[in-house]
This record gives sequence, C-alpha cells and structure tokens, in this order.
Amino acid sequence: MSITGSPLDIAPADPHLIHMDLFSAATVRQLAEDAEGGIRYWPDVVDAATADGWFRLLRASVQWEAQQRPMYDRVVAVPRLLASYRLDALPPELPLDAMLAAVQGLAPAPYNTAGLNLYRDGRDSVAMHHDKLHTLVPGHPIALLSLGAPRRMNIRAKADGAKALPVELAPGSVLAMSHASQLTHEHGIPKTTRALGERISVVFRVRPAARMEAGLYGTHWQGPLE
Ligand SMILES: O=C(O)CCC(=O)C(=O)O
Repeated sequence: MSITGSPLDIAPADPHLIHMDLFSAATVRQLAEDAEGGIRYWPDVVDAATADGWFRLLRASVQWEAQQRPMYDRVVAVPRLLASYRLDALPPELPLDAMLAAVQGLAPAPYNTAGLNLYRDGRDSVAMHHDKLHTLVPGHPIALLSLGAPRRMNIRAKADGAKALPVELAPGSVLAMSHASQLTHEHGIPKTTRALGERISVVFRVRPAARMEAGLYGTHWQGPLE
C-alpha cells in the first residue's frame, strides 16, 4: 500500500464514527485454548474501507519512532517503527478510540495502553517472544488490530517439538492472546523476501497502575523495565 498526498487529502470523512455493522464477530478461529480464552483470531472485524482509512490516518499522523535496543553486548536497531499511547490521553485526531471499541466488542478488558508497530516492508519484523508478564495485569488479554498489508504471524507453543502455527493477519482483523498464553506460547512476525506493502498493528494492553504512573507503558525493552 503506498501513501500519497497530505494527511488532509487522505483522512477519511469521520474516522471516529462507529457503525455497529462495520464490526462482524461472526467468524472466530480458536488457535490455542486455556482458561482465559486462549488465542483467538477474528479475520473480518472491520470492513476494508474503514481499515484502509485508519491505516492512512495512522501512517500520516503518528509520530513514528525508530528505536534501538540492547542485545547481548550490542545495541541494535529495532526492525520496525514504534509509537505508544495511554488510552486516557489519546490524541483526538487519531482513530484509536474507534479501534478500541472494535476490540472491546470481542475481547473486553480495562485496556490502558496502545502500542503501535509500523512494518515498512518484509525486512521489518518482530522476533519470536512472549510479553513479559510483569508488564501486564494478570487475567487480561493482549488484543491487536491489524491494518495495511497482510503479514504472517507465527504462534508456537513452548512445549518441546511444537511446530509454529502460521496465521495470516489480514487488515481489519483482531487477534487476542490471553495473559496465560504468554506463559505457554510465543509469537512473532518473521521477515520475508516477498514484496510487501506497509502494515500497522495496534496492540491494546492492560498495564499495571504502578507502571502507568512511572510512565512505563511503551515498548517492553525501554528504560528500567526489567
Ligand atoms: O505486529 C504484531 O502483530 C505483533 C506485535 C508484537 O508482537 C508486539 O508488539 O509485541
């Protein structure tokens, strides 16, 4: 997907408007089971025009950051661009409130942060990982809404010999992972040599109050987070 024109050219008429018929929870794929809902995927939550409008608005309006992170004895570039927001202080021009409403309809939780990832092409990625449990409030899911080009996510049970389950994350889809599943499964977006357009994921999480007060609601390797 290419971006042309100014933010004003490409903004949808009213990105905050929510019509219930935009959201369809009819199809759900259960990818892993546990007592907290496991890992679930809804491929067609938001219609294509809405997903495209949200993508364009976020691409143009978010202050995307290139970050670095320590890895062993080196500092490496994070292979995607990032942004994060508190949900109680959302910039009004961004459609994150409408996205949150779509997610709340499927995987309800007292989400308080949105972490955004921008994958510029197939070289951008996120390594297999699970979210660090102390950065999340137990019992609540992590829910991510995908926009832009479809990208494959691999989900792998940590049990010995488990093969990765690939899921093609479509624009307008939602994937919810229980807190418990972060103990049992890893997930990642692998690099690919396929020619791909840009993708944005918006990841809603419930962070502990102490972390919010300390401003520790961004990516999990930033600052004294360990
Ligand atoms: O972009 C995605 O769909 C996954 C992002 C992710 O794993 C993360 O933010 O920890």
